[in-house]
Amino acid sequence: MYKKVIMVGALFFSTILSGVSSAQGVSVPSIPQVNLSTNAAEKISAENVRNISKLNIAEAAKPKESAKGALQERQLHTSAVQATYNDNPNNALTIGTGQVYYDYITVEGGEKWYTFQTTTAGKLTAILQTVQSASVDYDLHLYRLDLDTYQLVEEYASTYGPQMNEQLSRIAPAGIYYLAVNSYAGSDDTNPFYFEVLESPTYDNAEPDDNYAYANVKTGAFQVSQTIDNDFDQDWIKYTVSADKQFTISFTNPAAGTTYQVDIYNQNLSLLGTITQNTSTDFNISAGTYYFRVISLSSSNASQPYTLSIGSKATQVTVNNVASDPGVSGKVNYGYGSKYRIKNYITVSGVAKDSTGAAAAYVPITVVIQTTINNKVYSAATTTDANGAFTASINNIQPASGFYSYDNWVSIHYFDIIPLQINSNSTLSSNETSLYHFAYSIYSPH
Ligand SMILES: [Ca+2]
Ligand SMILES: [Ca+2]
Repeated sequence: MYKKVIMVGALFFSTILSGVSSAQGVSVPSIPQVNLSTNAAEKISAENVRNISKLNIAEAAKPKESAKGALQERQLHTSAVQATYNDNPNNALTIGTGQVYYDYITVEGGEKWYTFQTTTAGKLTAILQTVQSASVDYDLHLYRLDLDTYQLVEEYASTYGPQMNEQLSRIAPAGIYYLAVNSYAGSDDTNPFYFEVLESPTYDNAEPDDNYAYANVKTGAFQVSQTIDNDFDQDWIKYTVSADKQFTISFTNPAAGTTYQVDIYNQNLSLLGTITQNTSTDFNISAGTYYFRVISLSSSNASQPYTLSIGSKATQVTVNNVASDPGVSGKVNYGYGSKYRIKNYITVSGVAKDSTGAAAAYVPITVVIQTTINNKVYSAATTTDANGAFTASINNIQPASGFYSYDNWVSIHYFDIIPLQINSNSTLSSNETSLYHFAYSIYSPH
């Protein structure tokens, strides 16, 4: 084990110094060339998915400028010389994580290689802010170096079309990694590309999903609770709808000081709409394939999850119970029909359904009552579960006025009749629409 660590160190050190001097006295096997894979189906152009250009290019550095020394510093802009540098894994430039770099590709089909080492396991996010030219298309690739075979393994690639920034992520054990930027089409020796690798020590269990090619697949009603683990994190979901339907999409972000949003795309990644945080919206969605992308507009929080849920729009509800104070709770008929009787608190349970009578899962539910004195309104919000079921409680309800009375020949009961409304973006039709709000009774046998 100790010997292996030494070899790893020697390899890494040699990689760092390659191009500076060959007289290191360390014999290191070379890394075989790899073919950088490109999926032509992923060549989506920039008018589709909006670029998010958050890299702080004002702080961009040339890779390895300190260790490479002044000679390469001067040569980096000289394309004839530059082409001989970092064009394959064996002369990759060393970079650090959390730093923005810039570099150039000067020939079509050219490659630029970088290497970095991580000392702790976590999520790696690699970002390429590309040259803004319709004739220039750079792609991004990430490999882990297998230290037993010196092979580059586990390729992750981001291969969008021209003018689109590239981004990929992976769950990464501590190790040595290689990042390659290649020209799929065109080159630009005047305008640099910018790139950065970020380390996220904590991340959600849906990662890596920073690129639509790595989207998590969902169908039907679903609810996910994930995090934006760094300001660049993108969480992609591929969603297939089998029949035209009205859906409710809800997006909740409780992380203070952050602003997230959801982009909705069709299967060609044309933007269909945007959902701002802490809203719920009804959409008519026809059969087909869609993508959801959750991104941060401002800041991020790796420990406070957002919730994205999608379900059939609820149009009706069956209330199964309205529980209230002991001695009051239950259904009575005070002459205005059989209704639940309540006093200081209620716990409403029921099942929300869509227009076909199927369960409306993961939709928002708001239970609203309006008491008689000053028309004071109380409400409670919740979300249905996978079966459309919900429970919502309202506490500390003010006393009833006792506007109505009912004589049961033993005592006289005073009460109000108050509305019970259940909403899911719109008001649902319900089997229970009013309640007896019990005020008090006076013992009066006769
Ligand atoms: Ca995430
Ligand atoms: Ca992600």
